[in-house]
Amino acid sequence: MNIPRIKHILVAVVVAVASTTVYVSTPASAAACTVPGTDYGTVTMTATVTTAATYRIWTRMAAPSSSANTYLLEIDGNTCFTVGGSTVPTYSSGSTTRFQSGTTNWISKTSGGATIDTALTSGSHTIKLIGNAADVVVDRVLITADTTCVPTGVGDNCASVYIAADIDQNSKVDFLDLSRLASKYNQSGGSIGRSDINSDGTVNFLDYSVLASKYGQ
Ligand SMILES: [Ca+2]
Ligand SMILES: [Ca+2]
Repeated sequence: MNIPRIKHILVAVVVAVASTTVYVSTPASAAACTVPGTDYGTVTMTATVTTAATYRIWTRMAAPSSSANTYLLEIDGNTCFTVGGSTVPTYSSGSTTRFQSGTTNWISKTSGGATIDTALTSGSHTIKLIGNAADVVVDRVLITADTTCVPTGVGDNCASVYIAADIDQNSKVDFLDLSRLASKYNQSGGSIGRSDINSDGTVNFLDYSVLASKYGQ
């Protein structure tokens, strides 16, 4: 069994949270990033944004040495960033604590020094992390439209987590959410989106009950 070098991926997208921990060792298929000859681990995930904007992508990462300190970040199969470089902190050999508590492990630059900003349309996007060096550790990727926020610690200061009943993700459960739910009532299928609060595939009284229980929060 291959041991993936990129691991403990936790994705936090500010406008729509996709949170998961995945362990993948399958090489990526051919795409915009040139896949390394050696499989250092690849993780593919989907991020959904509700607003078209320029998003800054931050990565919480650590390097084993100054000669292995990058990974490849591919967006929608057509954009590739080499993330990291000399600014990535190195962790001590054998150490189980790879991340420091402050902001130093948060990287938003390519190895060439460019800030990783990318325009995303509203909807789902495929984010692929491709290892290109041994033992580089990636802990979290943050995609934020707030380019003024600098993540610290695990980055929650730049991420908003919305409760399921807040369908329009404006941090309040109110008439606007009820109105969205009503517009999808008795529907099922791909277009119901977040109106299916309990994720059972249909918008019905069960979703209304959850919304009612959170109303005003
Ligand atoms: Ca709301
Ligand atoms: Ca439902």
